[in-house]
Amino acid sequence: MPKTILIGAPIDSGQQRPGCLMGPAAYRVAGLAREIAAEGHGVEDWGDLTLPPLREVACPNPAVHSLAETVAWTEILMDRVDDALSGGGFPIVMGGDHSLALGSAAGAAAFAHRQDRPLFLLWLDAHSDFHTPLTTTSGNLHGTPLAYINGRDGFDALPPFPTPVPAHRICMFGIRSVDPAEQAAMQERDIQVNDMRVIDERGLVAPLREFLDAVRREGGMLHVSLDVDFLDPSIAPAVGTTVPGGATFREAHLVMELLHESGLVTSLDLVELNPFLDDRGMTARLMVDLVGSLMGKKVFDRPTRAK
Ligand code: 6HN
Ligand code: MN
Ligand code: MN
Ligand code: MN
Repeated sequence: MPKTILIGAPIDSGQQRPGCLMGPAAYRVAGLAREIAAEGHGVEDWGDLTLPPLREVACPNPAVHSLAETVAWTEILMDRVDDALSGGGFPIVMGGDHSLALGSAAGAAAFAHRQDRPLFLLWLDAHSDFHTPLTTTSGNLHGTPLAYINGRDGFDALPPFPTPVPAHRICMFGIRSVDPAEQAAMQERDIQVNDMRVIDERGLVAPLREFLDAVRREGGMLHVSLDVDFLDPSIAPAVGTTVPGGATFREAHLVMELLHESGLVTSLDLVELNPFLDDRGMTARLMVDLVGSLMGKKVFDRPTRAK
């Protein structure tokens, strides 16, 4: 496993509730670096990014706010995630709201493009985040990264996404809140949505294995974007956009354990943690525990027996 690079992204301009910018500090307090080191991996903390100077940008949709900030964050994150991958590292971006994925995924895509490898996206979220700046009604750009990644129009202010990721290389889990404009766009583009209904009926394991098999078959890189609201609010209250009926403790750990076993994950976002809304750090700790499972933590190492 390559050395983990922690990148703090104290971003809250993608939505309107203050608090997400304390995310990176909360992950450090909750012991993210220690958790990774305990699994025997090297880890380096690059500290927190700071917002670069803003350029004037325009958007025809008056609802959209903080576009200039979002552009600046996207550019710097794209550069830093690409740097981390280029140095042979495994970048973990500690958010910050989900608008950071505009930049982290673009950085992963730029690197994948140079390596001539396809990029795959695993989106763990209550929301589909498939708006464009032209279709969003909340104006919150944290609801747009997957549309950018998929190459939808409407992102003129942002750098063009390097090699947009086609529908069959995108997999979503945990979805239970989709706006009408997102629904229409996803249907049109044939994006496969594993909403909570699919998880209830099939469980996570079969659909996740199918996706991971495709990543392996195509020799792909895999960017995972983990939104706190993927988890049920009863176990993860520290998020501004809670939706009931989310992934359970075990479902979430099982995803991480399967991802570890696959050995395919090449970059990770931890997004939407709002420590101001947390209950004695329980959400920050759970997110850190989930990273532990992704890095190989197990309760019991099963000996491999000949059958
Ligand atoms: N997130 N679809 C809603 C909106 O405002 O566009 C919610 C977005 C939530 C964003 O999950 O990162
Ligand atoms: Mn650079
Ligand atoms: Mn999200
Ligand atoms: Mn969400």
